[in-house]
Amino acid sequence: MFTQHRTRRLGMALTAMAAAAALTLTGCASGGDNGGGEGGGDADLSVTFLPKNLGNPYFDTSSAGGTEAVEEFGGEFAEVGPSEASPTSQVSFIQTAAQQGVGALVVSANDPEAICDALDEARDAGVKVVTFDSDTNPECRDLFINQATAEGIAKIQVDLIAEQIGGAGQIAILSASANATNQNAWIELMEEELAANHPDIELVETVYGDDDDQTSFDKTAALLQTYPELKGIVSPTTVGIAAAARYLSTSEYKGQVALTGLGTPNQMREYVEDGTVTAFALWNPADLGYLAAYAAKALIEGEITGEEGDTFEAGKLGDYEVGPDATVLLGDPYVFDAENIGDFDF
Ligand code: RAM
Repeated sequence: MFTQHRTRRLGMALTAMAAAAALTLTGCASGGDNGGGEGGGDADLSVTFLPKNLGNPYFDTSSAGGTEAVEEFGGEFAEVGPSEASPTSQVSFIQTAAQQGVGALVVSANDPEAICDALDEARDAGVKVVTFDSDTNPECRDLFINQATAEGIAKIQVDLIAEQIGGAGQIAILSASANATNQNAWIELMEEELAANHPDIELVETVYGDDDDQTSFDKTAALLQTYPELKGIVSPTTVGIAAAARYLSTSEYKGQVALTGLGTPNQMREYVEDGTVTAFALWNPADLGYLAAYAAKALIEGEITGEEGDTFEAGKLGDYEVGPDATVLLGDPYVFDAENIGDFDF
């Protein structure tokens, strides 16, 4: 178990650094010779990434992974996206990509339903649609690349907060946007896990910071004022946890109110080092973007259709198989703490 973690840890650190280097060198919209690369044939290997919003380091890292993959297979990479993670803010970007006739769109959805019509039109126009990170309703896309099982992501966060508050007391959740498919699935499962295995922990409220730094910061302050007995906050968003940590780190609550959830090591490092946070979880967003790009290639080339049992090759990550509901699983979530955070750079 421990050895497996160590191996995985090293792999994550190295791939993340390589991806970061690729982003620095190429910028975020670049590409090779379309169709000129190995195996490209006549297929249009132009792949457009559409994150929930721009300016979020998590998506910068996933797009760096996507860039690396697309360059490897000789396609053309682009990233577009809204500044706000609101339900319909991605629609116009999907329409533009469809008009341009890109080979595939790789999308993290702000809402399971709101972008479906636009995605349907894009698919009618021949664009392959891969969701990653945050899904739409399954009928609106060809494939979903899932970072880890929703059950696993929920459980690790509940385990962490339970350990950090000694198994009892009030907690709150600081989420992303209210409609986010991924956070809402995780929150529902966290509620079930709390009810089943932690009767002495009371979830007093879930608030939404909209994956906006300032809103998340303000919502943290409000939670602490409203609930003077609060023992801990779980923030299942990299934007939320970083903003909450910044608030706590200079407040009277530092070290008194626990904070965990999903964060990037680079954003959380100073708060782990100053004792605001002891441990949090995530996966490698660069690997997620890399895998999503290879899945897009396999769909464009007709190697897979999204049928359960379809297999495809994803460069340095190896072979993957499509599971139920046209979903591909990247791996397990990973816990970061003071002992290992220095090994990561993303
Ligand atoms: C934020 C976004 C993203 C989520 C991570 C954990 O960056 O909400 O969708 O997967 O947090």
